[in-house]
Amino acid sequence: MDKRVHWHVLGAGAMGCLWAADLARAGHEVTLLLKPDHPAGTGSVMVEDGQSVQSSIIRTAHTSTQPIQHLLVCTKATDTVTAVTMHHASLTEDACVVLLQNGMGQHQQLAERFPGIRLYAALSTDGAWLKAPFHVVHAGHGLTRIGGYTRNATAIALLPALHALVLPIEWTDDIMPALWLKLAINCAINGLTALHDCLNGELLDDGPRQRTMQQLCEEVAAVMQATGIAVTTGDHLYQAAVETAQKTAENRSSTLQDFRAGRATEIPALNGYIVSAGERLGIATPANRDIVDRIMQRRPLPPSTA
Ligand code: KPL
Repeated sequence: MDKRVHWHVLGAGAMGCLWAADLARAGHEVTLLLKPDHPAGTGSVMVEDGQSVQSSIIRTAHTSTQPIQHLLVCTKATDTVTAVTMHHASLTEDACVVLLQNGMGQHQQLAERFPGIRLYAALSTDGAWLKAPFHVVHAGHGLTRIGGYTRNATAIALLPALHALVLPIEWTDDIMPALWLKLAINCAINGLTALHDCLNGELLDDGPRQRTMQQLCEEVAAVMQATGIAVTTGDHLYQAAVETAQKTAENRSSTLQDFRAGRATEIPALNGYIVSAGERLGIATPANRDIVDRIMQRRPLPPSTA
């Protein structure tokens, strides 16, 4: 049976390019949906991985001329609803929509806006950054976990369309604890790397940075316990954040890349999500609030001494 399908990938950042290239390499037809300010046509996506550079030819477009059956959303979390709404008319009735993003809140917003949508959540521990438009550096090898967000989002409806990928994927029946764990890791790493202008691994070089990471994790754990999502401790989340910072030590976090380039960051869907949840639940989240305020006001942290 020919399992090749037509994937539409929304978002030409590092993750969008990495996945578009891998889906094309696996034999799928791929259309990368671009913002109107990027020229569309046929182009190549380069993936640099250590010494090797691979190029995949893919189609780029602003809108789809064909019905969309498989949509991979790699935009910033904060752009999700606007971006999917733009292409919603092209989605088939039983289309699979996969959100591969950092952050929390966008899945629920989309499910509420489009009742009946077949929505999946995916999260990745890969480290990747854009060297130039459509040229991605795969800096850290990780794993992508995927699970259904809505009840109709079954494994059987999606997994055949993800066969033969080089990027390792794992189906997860209950994706929510994994989403929260990734949220905690991103809350501990992303904003701090941007505010210190440092690589992920450099967060572990000094005591005050580690203590801030620990406090951020304590606050996320308190919110998680209050929402009943999963029983966890700040220490457990902190260990997971440290492990990720070690594994992606040479990576520039997505927030650092955005912050340096003067772009909007995903912090509202990361630390901002924790601050809002904390307000609702009556839990103080000063460390997360400080990250949000500093990123919004573009106020980097002063250099620290260990
Ligand atoms: O998800 C990431 C990001 O940069 O957004 C990590 C895991 C922190 C890797 O850099």
